[in-house]
Amino acid sequence: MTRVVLSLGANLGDRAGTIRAAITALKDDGLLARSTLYETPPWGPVEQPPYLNAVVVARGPRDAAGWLARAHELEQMAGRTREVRWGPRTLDVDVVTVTGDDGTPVLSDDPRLTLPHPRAHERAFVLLPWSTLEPGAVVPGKGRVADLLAGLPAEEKLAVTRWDHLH
Ligand code: A4P
Ligand code: MG
Repeated sequence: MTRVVLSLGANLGDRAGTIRAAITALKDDGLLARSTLYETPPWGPVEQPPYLNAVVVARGPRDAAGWLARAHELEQMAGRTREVRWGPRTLDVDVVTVTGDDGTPVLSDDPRLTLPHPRAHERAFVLLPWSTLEPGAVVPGKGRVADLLAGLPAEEKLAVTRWDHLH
């Protein structure tokens, strides 16, 4: 059994409906915890609409490749088409970390599945929702989620706003 942290993001179509449907589907995959939804400004070089983001934790019999395959299935369910890298999408599911039951993190520099996710530790839209679920969690090689979040610029953290209670 492995424990996985997944980051979900959507910025096209019914963003909340898409993310909620993916989270519901993950109940069959040992869903342990889910954050609320956060609205976040787009990160990266492409101009695009704001995202909704969420983080989930699950535990199940999949290995790391199995979690990536599941992430891609959820993207397909949401009608995801891959066009521009870092561009707008109905649903993006990234594998942030995978950990064995003995606490050993899966590490990989394979471009098809890099673990931990190479940008998660510097993204407020991943760290903030994740910190509400597991503040003591660690990004292997980078540090504790709470500490990584504390190290980000204040304006990046303030830009990640709770969305659920407004809608
Ligand atoms: N891949 C390698 N490692 C991983 C991993 N740990 N998890 C490979 C998921 N996929 C991984 O991804 C490209 C390739 O990365 C895949 O074939 C997979 O095998 P993709 O989803 O096809 O393309 P992408 O998402 O455009 O590229 P990438 O590099 O995953 O982009 P990011 O880093 O996910 O950025 N702004 C906000 N506010 N919120 C967001 O959620 N997301 C992005 C996408 C940009 N800006 C954003 C957000
Ligand atoms: Mg992606």
